[in-house]
Amino acid sequence: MDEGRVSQEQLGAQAQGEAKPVVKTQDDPTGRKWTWEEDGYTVIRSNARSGPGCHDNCGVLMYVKDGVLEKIEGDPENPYNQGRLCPRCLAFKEMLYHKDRLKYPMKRAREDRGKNTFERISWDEAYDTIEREMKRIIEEYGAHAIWVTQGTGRDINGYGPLMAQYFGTPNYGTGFLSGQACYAPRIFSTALKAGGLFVCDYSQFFPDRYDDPRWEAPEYILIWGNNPTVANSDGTLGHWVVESMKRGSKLIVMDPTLTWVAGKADVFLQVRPGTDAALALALCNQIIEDGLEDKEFIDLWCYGFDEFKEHVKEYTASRAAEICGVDEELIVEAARKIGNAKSACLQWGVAMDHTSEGFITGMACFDLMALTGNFEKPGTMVAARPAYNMSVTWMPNEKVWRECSAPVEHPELCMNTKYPALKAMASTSPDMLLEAMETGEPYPIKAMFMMQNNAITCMGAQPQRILPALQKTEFNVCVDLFLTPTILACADIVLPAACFAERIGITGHQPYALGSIAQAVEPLGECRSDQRIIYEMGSRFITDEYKHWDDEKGFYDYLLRKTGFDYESLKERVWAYPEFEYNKHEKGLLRRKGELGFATSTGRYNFYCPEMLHFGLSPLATYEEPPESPVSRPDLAEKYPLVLTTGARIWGFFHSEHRQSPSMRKIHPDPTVLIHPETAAKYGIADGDWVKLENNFGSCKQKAKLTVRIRKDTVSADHAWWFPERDPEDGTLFGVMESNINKLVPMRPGKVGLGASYKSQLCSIAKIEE
Ligand SMILES: Nc1nc2c(c(=O)[nH]1)N[C@H]1C(S)=C(S)[C@@H](COP(=O)(O)OP(=O)(O)OC[C@H]3O[C@@H](n4cnc5c(=O)[nH]c(N)nc54)[C@H](O)[C@@H]3O)O[C@H]1N2
Ligand SMILES: Nc1nc2c(c(=O)[nH]1)N[C@H]1C(S)=C(S)[C@@H](COP(=O)(O)OP(=O)(O)OC[C@H]3O[C@@H](n4cnc5c(=O)[nH]c(N)nc54)[C@H](O)[C@@H]3O)O[C@H]1N2
Ligand code: SF4
Ligand SMILES: [Mo]
Repeated sequence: MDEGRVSQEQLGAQAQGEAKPVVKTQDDPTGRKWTWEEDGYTVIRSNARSGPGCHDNCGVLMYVKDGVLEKIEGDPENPYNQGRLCPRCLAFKEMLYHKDRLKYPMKRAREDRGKNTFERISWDEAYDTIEREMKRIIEEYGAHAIWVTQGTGRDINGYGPLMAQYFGTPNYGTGFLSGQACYAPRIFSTALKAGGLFVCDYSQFFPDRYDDPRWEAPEYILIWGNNPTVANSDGTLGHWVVESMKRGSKLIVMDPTLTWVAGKADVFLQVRPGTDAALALALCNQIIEDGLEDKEFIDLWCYGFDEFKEHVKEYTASRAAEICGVDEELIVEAARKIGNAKSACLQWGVAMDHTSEGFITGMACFDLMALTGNFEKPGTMVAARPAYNMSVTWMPNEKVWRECSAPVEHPELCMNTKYPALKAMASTSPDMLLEAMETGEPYPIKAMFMMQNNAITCMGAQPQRILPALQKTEFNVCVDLFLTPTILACADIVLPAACFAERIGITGHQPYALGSIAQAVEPLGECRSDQRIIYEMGSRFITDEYKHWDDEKGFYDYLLRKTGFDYESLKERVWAYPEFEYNKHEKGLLRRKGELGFATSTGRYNFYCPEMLHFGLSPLATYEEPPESPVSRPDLAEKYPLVLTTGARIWGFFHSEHRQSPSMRKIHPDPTVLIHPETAAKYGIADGDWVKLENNFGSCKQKAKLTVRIRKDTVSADHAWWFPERDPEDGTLFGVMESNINKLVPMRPGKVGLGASYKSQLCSIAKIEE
């Protein structure tokens, strides 16, 4: 065993080049049509893979007349969403045809950054300028001086690394997401613990869904730091939870706010933000004390249980009750329900990643699943591997692009040297990159290529640091649908991206199925897909030997070459489900050479994680207070007495998107902070008052919404606010710094470089007198 090394296999990121040949397909496409005529419309059946943004790819029917998208509906036959659409897709036309859509490439003089002096140019001029400037940067400073960024895993996941490889830079990643705090911490935890990502089984691997006789509904679904009916996040639709409940599933919910799902729970553990690891370890301890652990699973498939058993003894229910601020009896009750359940699964959310040591929280929650043997059985945690080995649609994986460009010359310069965990993942540290932009150390970042990423408004913590850093670089390119505050602040060249109805593509971000994106209408103006922009731009940086396709279809055919489909055949079937089996660890299906067990260093589920020693951490999951909390910083809490959690997802908006959509904005017109009425009364705040939120990092203003749903010691503030209705000339960058809660969140990762503090800060709140 090579301690400290995390293999690509553990990270679940098999390279396309090594994919096994054609995987058998479950669904029968006979009679399925991808397009037809109906009541004077041409109907196009497709998958709504962003943008406008979302993590998902719900099945849609697009109704087109005279070249115009007239309406959009959920596809009732698509197994993924079975006809359901959330409000954002229903309001898709408002974004597609919005007057503010970017339609043409634009340029602006570097000295005009911040001013609305963009000029329309041709694609050729845009590409020529980018080629010239990037080649100059590469020549003068080395390719590593370019940072290629993406926002959350919209349709760019998997493709962005190709852009970085074309430039030859090792610096690719999320744009200013402190601690890569979205999924990366959970991916890392599960890689070390179980050798890959496992997800809750809601029958989504079967095309006939809930009717498939192999599937059973989980007895308990643990909804932990997640709001699935609102967020539909990361390949889980909220209605799957509801459908499982109709078939008997019960809920246990961990959240500081009484969400809709929490209101339906058997047990609701209303935790203080940032304390989840203590709760998870206490649940484990209680289960062991009651003798409810799954002894057979532990004996056969786990490593280090005896050490774990000793270790968790200190996490008694009463101690966790005190730390987390929940009733001891509820912890005991939850533990017994989980311990006695025939099956249980973990529906976890980004709140895990959004505390400083969030990846440890993820580990502790996974230990609870292993302790109760809830792996690879119906209704438990099942392995999530790329469908048909198409890892490109699943997660960033530069290996896929090995044959498409010369290898990156200096991979060792990847900006992660402070953090061995990031090194192990071959991942950049956005926190180090920001520091490098500020200080020039260890080397300066001179150019940005930002795709689907509104860093100042949303992704980055401390936008007050990011804004000057981005304005200081020599050259910046942004690819987006709209003129965002980030673009207004820093872009020298802007490229307009196409929405999903305007282009072709493939989906498979979720590991259950592959799907097609079919074009329904011509792009507005001269918009192009991100993928096309990447390979067209990139072709300026490679020699002929690396050119494998001539057009967009050719690009997807190349990607699909080992799946048994090409773009046309996939478009015609619209979705394809690969074969699925349970109990993969018992059949040798999880490890590369077919051995039994899990794809970890020990071949077992690791309660005790040897790799952690290499990172200077305890090999057993351990609770730590957040760096700023009433317990860790009583001094700070005197001035900033409330716990601050941020960014809880809301229906109408995807992060900073949709503020321009009239119907979505009507649902949620203003930046809003939730506060308990008793707390509000203490500070003389009434419902609808504008309030100042402040802490040691910064301040902003939002509107108070009084609700008994939230803990009395906690406030929950919106993230990602800007005001696209403002005049871009007014010098405020669409008001981006006024209500931006990230001014109160530090760019500071957890110890291994993963995890950040978006959901566990301190703050004060005060009414703003008009
Ligand atoms: N509508 C909409 N959907 C989205 C997005 C969006 O912006 N809008 N964003 C997408 C993205 S990128 C992501 S990562 C996902 C995230 O989706 P989720 O994982 O659901 O994330 P949140 O809504 O931020 O937080 C989930 C819940 O965690 C609670 N919470 C806050 N702090 C804590 C804590 O410390 N502990 C616990 N246990 N709970 C806490 C919040 O109250 C909230 O109810 O959503 C995706 N889906
Ligand atoms: N305070 C706080 N901050 C947070 C969070 C939180 O919970 N609290 N959550 C964090 C998380 S989990 C995440 S993942 C990040 C998300 O951060 P980002 O992904 O950077 O989110 P957005 O601000 O929506 O920026 C995305 C941009 O992509 C554009 N876009 C959408 N679709 C397309 C497309 O198809 N092509 C192109 N080229 N552009 C497109 C949109 O117009 C938008 O400007 O935010 C993080 N920020
Ligand atoms: S979750 Fe909502 S926005 Fe995302 S694809 Fe599905 S319906 Fe569209
Ligand atoms: Mo995210």
